[in-house]
Parts: sequence; structure tokens; C-alpha cells
Amino acid sequence: MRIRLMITLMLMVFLFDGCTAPTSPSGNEEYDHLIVVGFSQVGAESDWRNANTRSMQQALSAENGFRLIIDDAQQKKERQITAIRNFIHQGVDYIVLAPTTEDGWDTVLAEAKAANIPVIIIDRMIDSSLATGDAGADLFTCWIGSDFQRQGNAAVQWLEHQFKDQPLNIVHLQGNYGSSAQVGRSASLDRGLERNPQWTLAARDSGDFTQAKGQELVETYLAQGIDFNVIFAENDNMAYGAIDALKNAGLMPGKDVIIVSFDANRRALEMVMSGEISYDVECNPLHGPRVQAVIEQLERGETPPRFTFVEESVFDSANLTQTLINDRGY
Ligand code: GZL
Repeated sequence: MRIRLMITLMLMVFLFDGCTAPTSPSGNEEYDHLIVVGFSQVGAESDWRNANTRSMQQALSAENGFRLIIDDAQQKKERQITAIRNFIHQGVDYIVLAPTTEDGWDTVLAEAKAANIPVIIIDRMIDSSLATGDAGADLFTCWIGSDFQRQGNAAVQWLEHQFKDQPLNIVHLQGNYGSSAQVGRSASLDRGLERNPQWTLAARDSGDFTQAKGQELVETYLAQGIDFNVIFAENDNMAYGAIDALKNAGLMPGKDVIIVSFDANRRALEMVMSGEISYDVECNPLHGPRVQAVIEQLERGETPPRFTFVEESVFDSANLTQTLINDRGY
């Protein structure tokens, strides 16, 4: 009796030891009819990123014929490289990469190519020499994302138009160094500083696109007595943190300090309506339907465009309505 019980218990442990059915796309009939997509996501650092993940989950759903495997890299490139290798080992049908930074992808993307797994890049760009040079020609199938220099130019030109020859002392809250969003937006501000001698860069540092770090940086600048009247926040979450720091110091965001930001999340647009954020440049995170369309084209043997820039707008209190905010997808 005891032996039988032992055998039964051992069998139960084996069957339910947390190992689920083989997740390999092949070898598990539950998934065989689905297109298996391995998605290496940057992380969950911002409202934008979470909206991007939700968009991918909604589009690449089982109802739409997909099995989506998401890896959250917690903003670490080396975790993305490991995730891509795991996807290759699992034999997924497609790999989608939202790269943390631009450099360092050629080796692992060459491995995906050797495994004949198409790679779709979304959001940020990978190293431009790969993207446009011969080496890059076959390391990814297509790219869907934003024009970050254009976004940055919109914010800088708004400051130039709004304040003309007035002196501006600018605190620059940057995104993760080396990410296309940071590279493009920062380059635009640098050109603005060169064009406008009445502007000074009061302080600059990376807030990692997070609310906590954005608040921490502005608290530090205030404590150091740095004089500034503009905050150029490279995403809304850092702007939220900056607003909290200003309010805690008895300053009025939008009055004592002008804030320009990027992403245009619903929460941020409410702050544009209230006047706390003066200008917000949209960065569209809803890549899911576009990735779905590209994969369906590839499945039909068609060739999707190599580069697709998403539509984006700009917002200030003059063009915003509550209806527009309520109707937004994120
Ligand atoms: C932009 C995206 C940036 C967002 C941030 O496309 O890469 O990363 O602006 C996000 O909110 O963290």
C-alpha cells in the first residue's frame, strides 16, 4: 500500500511540478495552429510602455490566431539578448523586439537570421549602421516606430514660438541613454540651445523614463538652488515626478516652471488641460495592430514596408477637449 502511495505521490509531483505542457511552439497541439510570436519588451517603466504591451496583447491574441510570448527585460539589454536566444531555441515563428538601446544587436539578430526567424523591430531603432547599411539589410524584416527627432523639434519650436527672445533656464530630464527616444529628443534640444543664445541648460540627467527618478532629479536641483523656469521632460512619467517635486516645494507647475513632455498619455493630457503641462508631443504606443498586419502580410508571402513611422500629434490647452482625452486609446 505504502509503495503504491509513494509511486502515486511521485507521479503527481512529476505531473504538477510547475512544468506546464511543453511550451515549444512545435510539439504541443494546443498551439500548433497559432502563429507563435516571441516579444522582447523593454520593461514596464512608463504608462507608454504598459500601453504598448497591452496593444500587442490585444492584437496578437489567440482569437486573432496568435500565441504571444512576452519577456519583460526590466530595461536591461542583456536580458533582451537572452530572451531572443530563448525564442530561437523555442522555435517561435516570429520575433518582435522593442530595443532598449540602439547598439549591440548584430550578433543575436544574426543568430535569429540563421534560424530563419523573421525579426520585427518596434518603437525605437537599432544601430543605424545596421538599419541602413548592407549588414542591416537582412538582420530584421521591418521596423515600426516613431521619428524622435521630429518629436523633439516640435517641442523646441513650441518653446521658440512661445517665448521668442525671453531667457529660458532649462532642466533637461532625459530618457535612458542610448535609446532612440532619448537620442532623438535630446539632439533636438541641443540644436535649440545652439540656435537660442538666450537659453541656458540649467541641469541635465537621465531619469530613466520613470516617475520616481524624475521627481528625485528635480528635488535635487531645487535643493541645490539651481535656477530654472523650464523642464524639458523626455516622457510623461518623468514629468509627473517633476510636477510632484515642484508642488512639494510650493511651486506652481505651468506658472512658476513651464513643462514640456512627450508621450501624451491620457493622464498627462488631463494635466495639459489643467495647465500643469504646457505642451505634450504624442508618441504613439499602439503598435499591436501594425505588427499583426505585418505578420499577416508575411504569412501571405507579401513584403511589408521596411520602415513604418506611426502617426503622431501635439497637444496644448488650445487644441485639447475632454472628449478628445476620453476617446484616446491610451
Ligand atoms: C518612445 C518610447 C519611450 C517613451 C517612454 O517610443 O521608447 O520609452 O517615450 C518609454 O515613455 O519608456
